Amino acid sequence: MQHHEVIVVGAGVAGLYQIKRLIDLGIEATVIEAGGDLGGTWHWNRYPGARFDSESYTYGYSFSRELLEEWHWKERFSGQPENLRYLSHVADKFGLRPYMQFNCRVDSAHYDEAQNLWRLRVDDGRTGDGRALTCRFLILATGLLSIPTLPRLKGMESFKGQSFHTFHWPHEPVEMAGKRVAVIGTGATGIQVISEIADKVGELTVFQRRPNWSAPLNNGPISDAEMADIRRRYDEIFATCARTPGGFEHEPDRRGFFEVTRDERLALWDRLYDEPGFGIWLRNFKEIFTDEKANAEFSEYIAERIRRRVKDPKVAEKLIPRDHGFGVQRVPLETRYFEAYNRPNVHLVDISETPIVSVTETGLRTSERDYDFDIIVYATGFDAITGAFDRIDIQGAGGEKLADKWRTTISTFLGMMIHGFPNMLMPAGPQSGSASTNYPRGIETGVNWCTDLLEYMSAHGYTRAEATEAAEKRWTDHVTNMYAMMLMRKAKSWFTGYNSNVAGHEQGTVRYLVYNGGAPKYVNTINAVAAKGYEGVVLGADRGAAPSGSQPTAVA
Ligand code: NA7
Repeated sequence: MQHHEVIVVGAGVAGLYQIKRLIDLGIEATVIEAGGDLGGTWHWNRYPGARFDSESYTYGYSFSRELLEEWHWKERFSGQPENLRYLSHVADKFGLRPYMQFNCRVDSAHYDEAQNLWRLRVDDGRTGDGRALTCRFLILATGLLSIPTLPRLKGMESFKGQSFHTFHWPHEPVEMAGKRVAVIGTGATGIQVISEIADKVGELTVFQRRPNWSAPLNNGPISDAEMADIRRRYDEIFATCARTPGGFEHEPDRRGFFEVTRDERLALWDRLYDEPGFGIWLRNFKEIFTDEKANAEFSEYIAERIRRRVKDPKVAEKLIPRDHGFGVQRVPLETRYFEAYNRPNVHLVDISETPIVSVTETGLRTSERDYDFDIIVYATGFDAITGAFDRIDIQGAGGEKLADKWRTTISTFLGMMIHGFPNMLMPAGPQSGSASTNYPRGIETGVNWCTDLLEYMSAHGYTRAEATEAAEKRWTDHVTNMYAMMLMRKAKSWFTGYNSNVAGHEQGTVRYLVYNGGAPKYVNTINAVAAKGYEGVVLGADRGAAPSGSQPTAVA
């Protein structure tokens, strides 16, 4: 049986930075990754059109000046192949690969109270004892969107053509020219893939249940001169990201929505619509997120934009969401998405009117008719945020199952620790600062906090850390209360734990999964906890390993 001081689960953006920090501190650690290589999201999602919605240079790691100096982002919103090359480059540059085991899935992780150890069973082809690993600290960097979910449709296995979830897009090129292709789903993924393949396939039929609000990405190349300027400004760029709620360069408009004239609002929106990235969402008035009237006025502005871009008025109306306002679900950014529907080879099927009844050998059957396809693409989303945790049999102190603890509602301390699950850390967990912000910025924050905790424990002779029940309740109440202000609480989306394909999550009963307080507030809070000697965390030592200086502390 192998023992490690730390086992990191997942070799995505978070896992890579986590192992780098541990190596630098000389803490013995390994990374276990279910995929065949590193990269997480960017290893798996190889569908055409997969790319950042974050400005590339705000997505990259900030920890190494040398890395910042040498990497040239070629596009403002870089695509999957380059993103994967980047992560691979990071791993090679810092010698991280030797610390990683691929094709190795964690089946279970049980905390052994007597030994103060985590006992893992992995699935990597080994048998017997080889499948058992132990570690002192378990760091779950399993990703928030890493468990794809398929519809539960009759006959899915009978389809004779090619079919796949976008997450499992084949590694080898998929021949699409001249093919009849179906895409099911119009979330951020569907919108990217539809826009990209519309002019490359024979016929494209989009099966849309609910449209999403989306706005132009306005991507473009980054020249040598622009990249040189970005390099000069990196400190300033990261400082801006650190002080904005979303962790982006986009700062909200601080003027009151109702304090400016309608013409002033329109002038702002016209400008934002043509700007790159999430500005349309995050540089907007903050009332968009909280005030029905403000949200309705802005939603109507975007609806009008859609009407202007889609030639067939009936199709345009179908592409305008009616059940939620702009920005209360994750806003997909698009490149000529709406124009795709002006093409004669692109067809929109509204499956809220004519639902898909089954998959047939040759295609899809709706309540209205049969459609024949060569390829069916499922862009149907993820068991988001908690899915990766639910897939591992995680048992904490006293055999408590995490899946049971989180069955009806989830609770964490700072999104990084869980009461009853000692020495288990989640640098980018549910309710942490990552999910609702520029992901890597949140990841660096989370990884640094977790790593600092380990360093602190080592310096003080502690070997066991567990969030108190009271601290966890305080944090979870805080996360929950913040939803009360947000219009997003009413929307059925992965931000609120809705997924029509996962039993128990299909009703859209709100689960409080993301922290809505913004990056600066989150960072201030977790830093304050650390500054007070990890207030809210019980720190202890194994028998015989008394902490140097202070006694085990329990500060609720
Ligand atoms: P999303 O945003 O969850 O979107 C999934 C889409 O698939 C959405 O339009 C769903 O419609 C549709 N869907 C899901 N299940 C079905 C079934 N059974 N039948 C028909 N349509 C279905 O996932 P994405 O992958 O697009 O985006 C996830 C995140 O990944 C994204 O926000 C980025 O941050 C990266 P519904 O809305 O449920 O009616």
